[in-house]
Amino acid sequence: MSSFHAALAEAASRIEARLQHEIATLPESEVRAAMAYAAQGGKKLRGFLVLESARLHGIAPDMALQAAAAIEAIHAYSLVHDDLPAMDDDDLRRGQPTVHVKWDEATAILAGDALHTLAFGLLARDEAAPTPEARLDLVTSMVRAAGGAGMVLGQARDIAAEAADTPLSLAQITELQAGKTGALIEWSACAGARMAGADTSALTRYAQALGLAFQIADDVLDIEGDADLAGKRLHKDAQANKATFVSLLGLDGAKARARDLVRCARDALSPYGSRAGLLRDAAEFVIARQM
Ligand code: GRG
Repeated sequence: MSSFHAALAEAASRIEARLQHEIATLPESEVRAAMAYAAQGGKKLRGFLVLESARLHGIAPDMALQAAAAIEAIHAYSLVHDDLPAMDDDDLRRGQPTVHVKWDEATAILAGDALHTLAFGLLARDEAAPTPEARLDLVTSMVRAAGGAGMVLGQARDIAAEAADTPLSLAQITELQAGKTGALIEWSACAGARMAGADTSALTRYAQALGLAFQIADDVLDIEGDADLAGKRLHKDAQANKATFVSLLGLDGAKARARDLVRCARDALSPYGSRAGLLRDAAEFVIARQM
């Protein structure tokens, strides 16, 4: 796994540099400063999935970097908005004060909005994909993944569940998380195949299992994690009396389910043979991570 950690760290620094370069082209403002702050740090796992998926399909690394920066801009926006008082009301993210705490709510909303549009600007450029058809596919699939049929829908269902009288069932939580967390992960893993105009089915199966394992690991981390390593407040689910994979399956059951999903994710990569080693490592990483 040490070569995986080195590859992830190297990818993270290239993706962040690309994203910061793009943000720096905007006129100087408090919103620009907040965008740059929100884009800093984190694992950049989604961007890493884009780069690996692109490598498997023979896409040039510089081209793939554009889409990797775009998905990390969308992810950063989602975290800034998720942390707002109207949503999760968090004061700590990636070990630092959240954007609305460091600036104010209006700046955090606007920085999230601008990261969101910046992502689509990156994907719409000629350099984002080899053909106009592939570029359009990247954009429209991102609309589905990030919007009202994907991440936003999952987030809305999560918020509604907090106010509901009855806790969600396992099937409902699984569906909710497929939108809230899974949709961006799926987009990332399929992006390289989309750029190449190739079949996305194996990577879709990989990403669906990976996304669910990622969310189960997040629920486990909320209970067992170290807040300093995680860089965010923990035990929020229990405090909110929220139904999670852990509350429904138990801690051991949730961990066993996550391990099964990692096995499924790894198996789904069989068409790519040994070339998909780093994606297999990424699946192991999501359930072993401390942050
Ligand atoms: C505001 C529309 C909207 C959606 C928010 C991302 C999200 C949806 C909510 C975040 C809440 C949360 C903790 C979800 C669990 C999974 C998750 C997205 C964790 C954070 O992602 P990581 O671990 O973070 O990849 P880093 O900091 O490494 O980028």
